Amino acid sequence: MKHACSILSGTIIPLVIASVCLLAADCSRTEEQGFNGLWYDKPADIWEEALPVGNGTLGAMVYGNPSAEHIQFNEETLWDCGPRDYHREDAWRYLSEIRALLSEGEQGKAESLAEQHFMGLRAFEDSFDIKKDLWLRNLSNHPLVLEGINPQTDDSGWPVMTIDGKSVWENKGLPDLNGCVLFRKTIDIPDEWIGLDLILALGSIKDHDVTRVNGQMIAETYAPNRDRTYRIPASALRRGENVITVQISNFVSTGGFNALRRAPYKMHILPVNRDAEHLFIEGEWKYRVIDTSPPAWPQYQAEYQPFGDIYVEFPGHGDPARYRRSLDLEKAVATVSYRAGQTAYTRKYFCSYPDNVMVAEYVSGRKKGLTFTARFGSPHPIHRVEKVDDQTLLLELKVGDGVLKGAALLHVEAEGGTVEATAGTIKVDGADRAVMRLVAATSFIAYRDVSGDPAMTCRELLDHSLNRTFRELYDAHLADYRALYSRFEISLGDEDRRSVPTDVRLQKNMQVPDNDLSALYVQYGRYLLIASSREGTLPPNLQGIWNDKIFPPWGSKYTTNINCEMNLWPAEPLNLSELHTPLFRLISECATEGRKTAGAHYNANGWVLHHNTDQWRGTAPINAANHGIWVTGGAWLCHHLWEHYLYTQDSVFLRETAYPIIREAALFFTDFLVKDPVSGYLISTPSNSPEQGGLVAGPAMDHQIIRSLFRMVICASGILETDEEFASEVKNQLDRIAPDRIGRHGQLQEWMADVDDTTNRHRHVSHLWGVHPGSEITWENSPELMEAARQSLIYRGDDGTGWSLAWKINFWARFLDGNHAYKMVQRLLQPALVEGEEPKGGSYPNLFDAHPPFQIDGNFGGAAGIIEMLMQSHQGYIHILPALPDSWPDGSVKGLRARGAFEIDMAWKNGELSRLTVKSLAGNPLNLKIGDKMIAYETNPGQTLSIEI
Ligand code: FUC
Repeated sequence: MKHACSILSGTIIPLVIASVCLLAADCSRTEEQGFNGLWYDKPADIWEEALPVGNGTLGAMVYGNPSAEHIQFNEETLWDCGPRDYHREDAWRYLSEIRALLSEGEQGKAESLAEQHFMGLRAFEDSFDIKKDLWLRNLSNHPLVLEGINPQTDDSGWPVMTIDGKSVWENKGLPDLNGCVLFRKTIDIPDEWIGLDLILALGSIKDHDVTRVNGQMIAETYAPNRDRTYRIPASALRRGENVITVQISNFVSTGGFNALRRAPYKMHILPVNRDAEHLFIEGEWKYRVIDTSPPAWPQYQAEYQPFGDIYVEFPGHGDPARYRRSLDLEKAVATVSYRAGQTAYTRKYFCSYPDNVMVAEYVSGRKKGLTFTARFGSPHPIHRVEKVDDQTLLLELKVGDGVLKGAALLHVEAEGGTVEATAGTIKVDGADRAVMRLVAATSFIAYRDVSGDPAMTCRELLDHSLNRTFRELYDAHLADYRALYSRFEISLGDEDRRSVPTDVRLQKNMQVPDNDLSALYVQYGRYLLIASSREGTLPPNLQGIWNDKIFPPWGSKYTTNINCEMNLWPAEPLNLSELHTPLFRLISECATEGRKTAGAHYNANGWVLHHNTDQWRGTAPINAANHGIWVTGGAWLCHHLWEHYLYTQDSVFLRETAYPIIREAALFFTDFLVKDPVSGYLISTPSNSPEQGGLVAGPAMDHQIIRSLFRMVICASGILETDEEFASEVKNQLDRIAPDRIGRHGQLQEWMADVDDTTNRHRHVSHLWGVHPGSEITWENSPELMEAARQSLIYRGDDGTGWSLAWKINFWARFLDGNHAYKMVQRLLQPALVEGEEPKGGSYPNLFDAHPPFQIDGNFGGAAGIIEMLMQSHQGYIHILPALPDSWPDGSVKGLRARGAFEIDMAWKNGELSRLTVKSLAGNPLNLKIGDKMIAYETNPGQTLSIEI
């Protein structure tokens, strides 16, 4: 049998014959009204308003400011740190003790033992403490500190930072600053406080502070993000003006005062034991940057880096008219157009995959009307710019705490005017049109090879692109992009809303639902995947390829306890199967490294990956024992290999790529699972239900994932007619793994013990993995478990971060509740930024998913979730319109892919299917579920069936 065995069993499909006619694919396109993409009537002020372009390697954010254009760009291989081993050689010696402690209910002891001996190795770990102490000591004698803490010093010329308790200094004009900053504030204290000790409450501070009053030391604390409340002895105070200085040092991530964390309290001062008025000391503080080179922080994994910026000044374009900025999803082109004076100007940007170059075309509507100056910038402290020739600038950089070097070339050619480069700028004068090319590269070759020559690679890339005209580059880009993008179409109605700017549509969507925005979200998800995951490139990380921060949130890594996987959910159903392949390379590299971790941490065969990986393919546990020791990251990734096979039926892929990796992952678990002394079942221990409940024995999610992995082995070994012995060993264990249980609140238990908290609203809903993306819990196979899972999701609630909302769309689709799934779609399509409110989960103006902050997973998970509402194929049959909400009565999709290798075109009216065409790509038997009816067909490869409704 060619069709994969369903990893579900027990579904008997009644055969209902419907009339079938053989037809060529129905090519009628949905009528499009207007522009298919994102557009705005103003330039981007913030990064989350700028428009992303990308070719899998190079990514750029276009702001579109008429007089001061800004293009922030990335090259996906630029990360900090460097190749190294992450596993701790003798960690396995502690495994049985950790397990024993857990089974005795000693979670705290198990966690602290694991914290000490079981976590992976950190970069820069060896010498950090010595270097840190030395650096801090030197700071105390720094002349700027000595001067700054002296109460007599005149600070009137110092810059001012408003500390409103809201945030860290990165949000206050010191982006990406790690180092030491001295803050200073002069306050008047009431006369009646003289002679009293005072309490000084500074809120939480990151990482180290030395606090002084009138030059006298009050306290020194090294405790990242810990609250600082100090006692000032009366003797340190004087009548009238007193000078408080807080010397803050920050080693990693964001630094400074973090007072809001303690809301509603504000930074204040008041007498000890006196019920006096607080004196609030927020507001303006003077500050001075003392040092920006702290020793490298011991970090578990590497962080994805920004690369550079292009700034383009257009003199006289400050007061534009008829402004429009857009991203055309049909062409993958960002356009900015406006009039300055009497002249129309247009800028177009695209990122070409075939030629690996970003291209910008600037056109003036008037002869010789184009004058501008372009220059490079970079947030990396170690960078330099030089002139290569009259049309070209070179940017070279090195990552601070890491091995990688980068280079970029910016080349400008102009028609009808002059181009002239200086050491730092390229100036175009009086041209009709100009074309700008950007190429970038790093010394990264592979995760163990950083020997590349980025400047040479850039030269080759630029020379290659200069051999092509703008038109040739554009045509090649368009042909390449369209070959992927135009495979799929979707219409949910409301196309007339396309005449409204996208940010306004987002704002209005909550009041007047905009179905076309949901359709746009699906296509935008596909666009983002094409822009961030092409064959031969790296898979999308937490931010795809777009990042402007040296310390991006969560390192912009590959978090494998949901995020990295979610990024690829749209690849197969949304007909972009080959974009899945970058992930497969990452999985295979993790398998290589994960073998070392399996041996060192678990004394086991096979491979294991915990909850994160990075550019250097770290697989060992990171961060903390209470959530970093989670063993099923690799097994979850294997699900993607299997899904690729299910959708494509590519048995060569299954045999050569997928099965060896799946087998080795399963091998790990055959060694790792142990018998629970209480229940007698095989359980996964030590592990964790992602970010919930600490280190435990036997989280439900692990068992669901491992069962799914074992079933893959059994199915694949049958399909490939190989490895029977191992398959039967796996089968033997499969039936002994602890089953899912229903708890006393009617919930699906997250753990072995019935301890779920029904008031827990946490974003992770890991124990529902078996519902989605897994498929062992379904209404047909296990209705009680399905009901319990649904109850668990009800307890967790409808709120969440972006990715959590996206996952909930998928869950509600699997529960076959279209209206609830739609509610979650609407939450994901709510504006994340509302004036006067804290940012929330939803979408930024450029429709980037807001965790907040930006994380791209929700874009991908949301797109996949909307499709899951329209078609499901995880139960051995294709379920048409399984969770159609009332709000989408009419619509159509074309080019949807289903497991078993089918392609579906369909339309529906008044909530009923009105047209359905299925193309069988592999000639598998086709089982359809339409309404309550099951229909089965035999098919031939390439056959198109038009199903009569
Ligand atoms: C996990 C999640 C966070 C975030 C991060 C990348 O820690 O709990 O919400 O998505 O990964």
